Amino acid sequence: MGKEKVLIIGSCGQVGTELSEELRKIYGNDNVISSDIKKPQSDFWNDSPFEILDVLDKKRISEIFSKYKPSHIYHLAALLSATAEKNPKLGWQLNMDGLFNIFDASLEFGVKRIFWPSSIAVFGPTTPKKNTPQQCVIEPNTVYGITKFTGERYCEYYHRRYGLDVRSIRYPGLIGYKSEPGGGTTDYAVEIFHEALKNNKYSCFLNSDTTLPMLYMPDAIKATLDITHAETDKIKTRSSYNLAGFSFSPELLSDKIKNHLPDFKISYKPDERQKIADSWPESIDDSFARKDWGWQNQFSLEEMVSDMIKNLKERY
Ligand code: AKB
Repeated sequence: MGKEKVLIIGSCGQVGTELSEELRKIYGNDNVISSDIKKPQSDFWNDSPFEILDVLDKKRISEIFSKYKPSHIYHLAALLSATAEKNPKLGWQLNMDGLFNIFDASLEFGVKRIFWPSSIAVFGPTTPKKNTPQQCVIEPNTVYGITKFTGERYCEYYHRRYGLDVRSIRYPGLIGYKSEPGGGTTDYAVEIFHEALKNNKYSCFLNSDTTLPMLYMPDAIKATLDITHAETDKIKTRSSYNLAGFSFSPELLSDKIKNHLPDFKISYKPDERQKIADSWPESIDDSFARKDWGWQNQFSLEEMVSDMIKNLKERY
């Protein structure tokens, strides 16, 4: 991959951790710079350059961009849906000012390409719930959704006005065993596996029938790399692409888990996250991504459940 240097911002989160691992395989450890507001203890973060970075600190962004001259940026730092509802002002500031800071530094330092994730949270209660189209009514009613939708508009604007090559997908809920989710509404779909294997039971913070779109992490990483590496003429949507794997409710997921752990028991105690989940779609039409840059998921719901249990069993 030539002289490319990749900078990951927010690299220690759920996506960043797994993405860092894959990017090191492609570009080599020395060419993948990880950064986050804190450096975790794990040795993994000592195997390639690491910088402490707060995306609200423009001076520090300049220092890091001028030190490494990155060609590619993965800007993942954000406050997710549940956390942003607890601190709406910070949600706006971190998600929007952080994005502008990275866009502006990218223009100044001639960054070739940026990946920035949006989310199914852009959709709101007035959006069609089933098979939600790429283009439809979009009226998010959470701070996180509002910032992701605004961010999408700015991705398109910076591309049209300044030629910045930003690419984006609307992540559904992401499930993986290598890293922990951090403050989202779909986090239950990861917690449930840990609790099933540790305690054979789980108290779910969403109702039994709350169906949401989800994706297994290897597919999410594949989509992220596929869109970032796609030929420029294949990227026709410059806001953000719908993306999906499968949809399930807590009840359906617990049934699938019971196929492996027959004594597993689930109970339901919905909290404030239920309202957020109720405003989101049940399933997503991702045909634009499939047609434009060849998106294809590999894992079905059943395959994801087997793989999660197999890998987490080794840990517990
Ligand atoms: C969340 O639940 O906030 C995230 C998301 C769907 O973007 N996982």
